[in-house]
Amino acid sequence: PPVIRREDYKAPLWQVPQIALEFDLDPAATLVKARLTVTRAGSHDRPLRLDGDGLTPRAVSVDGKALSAGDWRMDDGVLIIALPGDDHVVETEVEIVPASNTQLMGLYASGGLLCTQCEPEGFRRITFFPDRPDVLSRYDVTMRADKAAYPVLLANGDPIEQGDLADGRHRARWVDPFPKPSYLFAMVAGNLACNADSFTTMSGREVKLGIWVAENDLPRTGHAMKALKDSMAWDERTYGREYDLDVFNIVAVADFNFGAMENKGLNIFNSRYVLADPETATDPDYDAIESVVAHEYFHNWSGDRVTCRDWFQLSLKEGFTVYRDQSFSADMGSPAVKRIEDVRVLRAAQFQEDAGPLAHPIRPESYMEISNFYTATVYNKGAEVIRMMALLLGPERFRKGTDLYFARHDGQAVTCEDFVKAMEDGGDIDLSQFRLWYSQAGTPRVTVRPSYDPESGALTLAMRQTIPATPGQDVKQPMAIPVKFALFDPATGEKHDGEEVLLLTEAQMETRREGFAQAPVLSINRGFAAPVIIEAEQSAQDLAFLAAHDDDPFSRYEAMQQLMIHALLGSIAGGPLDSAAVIDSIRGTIADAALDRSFVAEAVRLPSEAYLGDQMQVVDPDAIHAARDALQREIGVALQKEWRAIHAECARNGFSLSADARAARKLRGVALNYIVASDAEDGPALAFDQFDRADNMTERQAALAILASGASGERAQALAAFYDRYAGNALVVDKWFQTQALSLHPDVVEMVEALGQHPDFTLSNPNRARALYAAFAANQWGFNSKDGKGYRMVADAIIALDKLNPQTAARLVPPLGRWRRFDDERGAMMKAELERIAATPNLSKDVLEQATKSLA
Ligand code: HT7
Ligand code: ZN
Repeated sequence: PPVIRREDYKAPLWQVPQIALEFDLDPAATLVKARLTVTRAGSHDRPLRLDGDGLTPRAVSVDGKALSAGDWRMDDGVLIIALPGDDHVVETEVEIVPASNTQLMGLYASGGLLCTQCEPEGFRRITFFPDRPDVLSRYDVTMRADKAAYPVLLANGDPIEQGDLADGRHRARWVDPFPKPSYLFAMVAGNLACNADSFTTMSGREVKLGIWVAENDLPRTGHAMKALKDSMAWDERTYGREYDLDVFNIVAVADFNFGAMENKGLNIFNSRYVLADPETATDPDYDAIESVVAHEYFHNWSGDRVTCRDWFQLSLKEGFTVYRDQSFSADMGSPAVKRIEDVRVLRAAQFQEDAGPLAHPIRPESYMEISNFYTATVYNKGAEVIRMMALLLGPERFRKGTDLYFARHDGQAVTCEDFVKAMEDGGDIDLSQFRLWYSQAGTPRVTVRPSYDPESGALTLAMRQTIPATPGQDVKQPMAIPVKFALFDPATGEKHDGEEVLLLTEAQMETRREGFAQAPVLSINRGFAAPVIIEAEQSAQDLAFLAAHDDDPFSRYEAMQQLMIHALLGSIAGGPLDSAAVIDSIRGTIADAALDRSFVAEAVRLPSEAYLGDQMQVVDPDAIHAARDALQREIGVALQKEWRAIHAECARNGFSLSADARAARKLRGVALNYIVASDAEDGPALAFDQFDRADNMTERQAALAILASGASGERAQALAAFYDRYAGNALVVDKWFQTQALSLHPDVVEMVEALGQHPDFTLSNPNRARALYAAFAANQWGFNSKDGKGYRMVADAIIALDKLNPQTAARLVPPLGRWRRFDDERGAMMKAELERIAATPNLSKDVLEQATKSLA
């Protein structure tokens, strides 16, 4: 497949200011008529090229006259028409088959619904069009369908007309006044019920809100509606952004390749990010709904009103919008815990990506298949880059920058450079060197060496940055890295002179602070201000001090994690398991009544096996598993009384979504985990009791996950009871598959293999496929089992899934691409599976790109 390069960007030769679409909907054969008003852009004599994918034109006309065969031609799916003048009306007619669209791109069937997904290049599977984000059109859409099967007809914009037709059919017309790129087109037809509400905007306009779901799911839409209204108010308050249409609709669908989609005025969601009630959704599910609803809503400005010029600029909308949704969630709950969670995701997904064969800058230079670039780098590292700009500018100047960005580029398709320029102009700052964050891949490593001179009472901080080589980028330039730090007096526990942000711009820099009677304790990269790996030689004593005294919650959490990592890596390296400092810090943390319980739950948890692997030169999954298990047991035994007390105290009568109740549930789960890990005889019974008596999914699933990783008799009992209770509820059955795939059970590979044959398992539903195979590939111990069975199973799944849904299949490839991180035997087996995948005939370009790049 051809490689598309950023440097080859050329402005469109034809624009399409207006498009009218008519759909005669039917899952077996949908007729699509398109009427494009086209205008030549600039002076050239090039033909009009309309992208198509799997389409055959049934009729083509220009200015009302049918073209005959010689007047147009097809080239690799593209319809090419030579046009004499500068302005024409081009009409095409195609037939498509939504029922056989298993890729879930374009128009497809999900359950009884017909729905669309067009980002990034799905519109070309619906009709012929210049399917690129810099062609902006006004859409006028008419839908016709059987009224009994599809009583609800939705599209972008505002509803204009509707009425009945002959033969039991009906029609609806929607007009979107805002010019938009084709990737934001959307349409849904189906038998849907609506949770209807309204929002009055800051200028006093009333917007009709609708969340559309299957009738029996209606009671589970309240949280999503609240999140939507909170997001609308927050964007007005925080960014001055008001909603612009008269209606805003959200539709939940069961089959969806991603989380959700920000189509103008008609967001389409994976149902897992809409539906929640205490019986079926965990507290993290509630949080995810809040943040995804916010994310898609915020795109109305950062993505829809101002969109991307080309797909290399994806982070322009995604990085900024993730930053916006993270800030929103922080404001709605605990900023400290939100930051810890976001950093955990960044380190787990993005740092791994940045350290492997698929590393790319947040603004990539080339791709074969753009769907492969909806990555943690573009999204999450992209958000970190915006966060750093917000830090460097400060809140007021950052707001000036975003105001300028929206004012300058409203209605345009622009670049990351345009965003940075608006920040520079609005925020009055020079970001020349900072721009390297857009072009250089790889996680910078910042080494910090504090040295204290007792004679002068001065502390010198020597800092060095290195950015590792990444594919296609052997040599890196020093970046502009904000280093946020504070110094603490070890005698009093107080901070000296507040906190500072120093901009590290050179490969090496030194800074000196004076006036310390004794060596201060360094708290570095506070709040995780920069997405870097810090290498600071901090003693266990300093870490314990910070774990007890640091007033930056992220740094306090980080100190605890570092203490745990030191203990675990020491034991993995063959030393004794030195758990005393860890246990003391945990004891101190759980005893500190001033701390938010939700923070405590985060701080006392051990780092994941995968994160421990990331700290090693060569990942040893078995040693990591054994050491982590042992430390968990020691913490469980040493603090048995405390865990029992927490478990009892955190029990609640009656469900509530209050912060306090949620924190209690989280901490209770952590306590139960330590009790069971301690091998207490009654541990499994206690877990089963929690499982059985829970009045909410958070506690029930926490107990199930704990039991699933053990070998007790209660394990099978709980899994069976869970399945029986929720059979038929797809989202909860997904949890049943996922919990087992993630379990730390010695037979997890065989269990996952068997689950792949379960009657409820299907590769055609992306949520189900991911619940089993993406979860299993994230289970470091199970996936990397020494016999290579885990690798083979995931490779088999990729090959089978590729025939149905290449995008979803391609997302399963990266775990196999980590072969350099493991011992030679494992590495060779992973490589062999990648080679087998790459050699599969008729592979999609999605999987081919991921597999070949992973082998390089
Ligand atoms: N902007 C949306 C991206 C998306 C997507 C990408 C590839 C394949 C399917 C997809 N569905 C949605 C999601 C977002 O970031 O808001
Ligand atoms: Zn997005």
